[in-house]
Amino acid sequence: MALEREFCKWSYCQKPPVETIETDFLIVGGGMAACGAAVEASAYAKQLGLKVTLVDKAALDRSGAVAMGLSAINTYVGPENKVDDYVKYVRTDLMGIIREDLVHSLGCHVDQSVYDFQEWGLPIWQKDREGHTVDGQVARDEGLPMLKDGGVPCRSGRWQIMINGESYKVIVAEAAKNALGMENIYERVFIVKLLTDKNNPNRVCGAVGFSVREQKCFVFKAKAILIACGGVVNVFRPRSVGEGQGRAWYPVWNAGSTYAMPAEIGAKMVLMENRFVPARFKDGYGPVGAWFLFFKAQATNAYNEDYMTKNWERVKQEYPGYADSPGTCLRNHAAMIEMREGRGPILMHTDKAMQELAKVLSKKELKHLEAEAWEDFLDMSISAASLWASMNMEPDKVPSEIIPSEPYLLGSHAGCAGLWVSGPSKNYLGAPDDWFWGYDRMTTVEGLFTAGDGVGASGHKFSSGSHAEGRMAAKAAIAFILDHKDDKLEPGQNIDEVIAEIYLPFEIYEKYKDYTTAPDINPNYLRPKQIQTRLQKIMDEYVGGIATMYMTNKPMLEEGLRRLTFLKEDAQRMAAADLHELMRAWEQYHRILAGEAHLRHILFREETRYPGYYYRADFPKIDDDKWRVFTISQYDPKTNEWKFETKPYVQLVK
Ligand code: SFD
Ligand code: AMP
Repeated sequence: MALEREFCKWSYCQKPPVETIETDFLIVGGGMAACGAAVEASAYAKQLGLKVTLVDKAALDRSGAVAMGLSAINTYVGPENKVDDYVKYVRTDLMGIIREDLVHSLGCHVDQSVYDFQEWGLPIWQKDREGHTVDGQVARDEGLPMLKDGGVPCRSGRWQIMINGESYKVIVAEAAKNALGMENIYERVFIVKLLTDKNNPNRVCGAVGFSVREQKCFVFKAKAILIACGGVVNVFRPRSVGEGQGRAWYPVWNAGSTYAMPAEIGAKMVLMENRFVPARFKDGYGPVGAWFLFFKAQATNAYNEDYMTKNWERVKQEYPGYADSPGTCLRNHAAMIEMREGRGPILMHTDKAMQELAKVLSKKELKHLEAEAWEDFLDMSISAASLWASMNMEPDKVPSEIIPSEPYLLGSHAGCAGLWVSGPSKNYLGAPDDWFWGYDRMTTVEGLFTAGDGVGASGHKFSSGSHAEGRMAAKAAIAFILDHKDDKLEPGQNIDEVIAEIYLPFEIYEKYKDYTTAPDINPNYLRPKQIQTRLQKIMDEYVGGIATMYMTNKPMLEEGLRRLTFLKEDAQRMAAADLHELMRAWEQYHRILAGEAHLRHILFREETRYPGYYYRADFPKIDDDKWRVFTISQYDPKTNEWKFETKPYVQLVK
């Protein structure tokens, strides 16, 4: 039976001071999309006399997915490609259901972000006059033309280009900071809830959060808001355990805030059943793209069989029409066949790839490439390089194990979970009328925009596309603000109550901590770590995590939902001993909602649309007649109910 609900009456913890900031446009998040939005919005705002404010739970220089740096920009269309082909690639990779208006318009804008990055100082590998590959700095020293002036980048794949990207985020953040001015940036403030207008609950008007460094809360009041807090990491039990558990592929700071906060004010979500299960170098989580595409490495089962060649006819028969070219989830599927049938581990032949390259490259070029093989990881997945070093192995001498990791929810990489947003313009490329409701990338809540991992049904934006999409959304948000200049907004929520709710985990901890001698063991509360462990176990065992090799079915999902419902109820008794734990507590709260959306969407879609990402064992096929549709959900926090609808997929690019 549930314990009585607690309220914070400030009897056990002190009420923090509250700072209220009035602004026109609020950017929540400080990652790639947010930085793009900051630059774009500032350009207009300065002329129009509007105020733009950004709030990030971390520090802009190293926050979000690009914190460690990256070694490739995965979306650069370039003069040699057509945007239509980009749309076709994304459609194939995401199993035939994408919003082509969103993907196409992104394809038209993404290159400008890449040009900007280079202008701001990001070193991009280029081809020199003899056609040799040179590092970004060498390209500069040799006076090679910039990409925007016809410079030729070094492609690792059709859409990807190589960069010297250790300082990628610092460079992108610097431009955002210069554009906004530090006086308009709030770092280390975690946003917990969005506010809506008293007279129109479907209109966003603010956000409330707390400092993770001092006892202080913040209320931001705004005419329009962009929410870009990344995807969801650690909602599933990770493969890493014990001392390695902090390690994940995507950033652990992406805690589902992008989905949970809008959902709580009624924003519609789309394709939340989708997830990304990245094949990664085992234990270190190093990405494989550069090794597959650039170093041309082959992956096999333990018996040296190329599982792609071996299984592809079978995959084509299992998923007719979807396996003509090997999309990301189907590549996983081909490897999983081997793992399930006992022929693992899967090995990436890093050694052979290097030996093959030695045959065709000069010594100097090979040395550069070998250095890159290490740098590739040192600048974006340091633990992968540390692991090679600590295991005393050289990837150019022995093969390296790869493995499908735990699932992540995101909308910018090889996945398309997210919010249902308006397209760029009315009937863009012939899009249906109901794909546009006035402002590009606006959610179904008026004035609330999103970008990057937030926008659903349009993946494969990566770092550059997320930045570009932030720019696009910001431009639309400024237009929205101008069109709604005279709106008088007033939060419908009682701010004092919201602050009290945010600090409730402190009150609960202080009230009950002395009831037992061990602060972790207490029948009156759950600490964030305990909530996370429980959530991860539920998601892992019932919602198609690694425990069941990504397999689930209706009864499992229903049992998962039953347990998740208890967890949600218990999460009203989160306890936090300090500010860091308070952040962890609210992260778990956001994760639970995002996880629930994921579960309910998988339950709703009665087919296996993304084999290799997850399997509905009771509906193992793709069922285009019924399910080539967008699945859209809406949460009502008052009644705790979810509504589902579908909208047909419409192909815009032939
Ligand atoms: O190798 C709150 N990505 C890659 N993209 C590429 O272009 N090339 C690559 O090489 C890529 N690879 C890669 C990638 C990511 C990672 C982690 C690795 C390797 C190891 C993907 C891109 O990085 C990704 O697509 C974009 O960064 C997504 O941008 P965006 O803006 O949607 O999310 P973000 O950058 O993570 O930023 C989130 C921000 O939100 C803040 N935040 N702030 C306030 N309140 C809250 N409640 C908040 N919650 C979160 C965060 O601090 C952050 O600032 S490879 O694998 O392919
Ligand atoms: P990753 O490093 O796995 O995140 O992949 C980076 C980029 O390379 C993404 O655009 C992937 O879709 C692409 N990619 C990775 N592996 C392959 C592969 N085997 N074939 C084609 N594209 C790939």
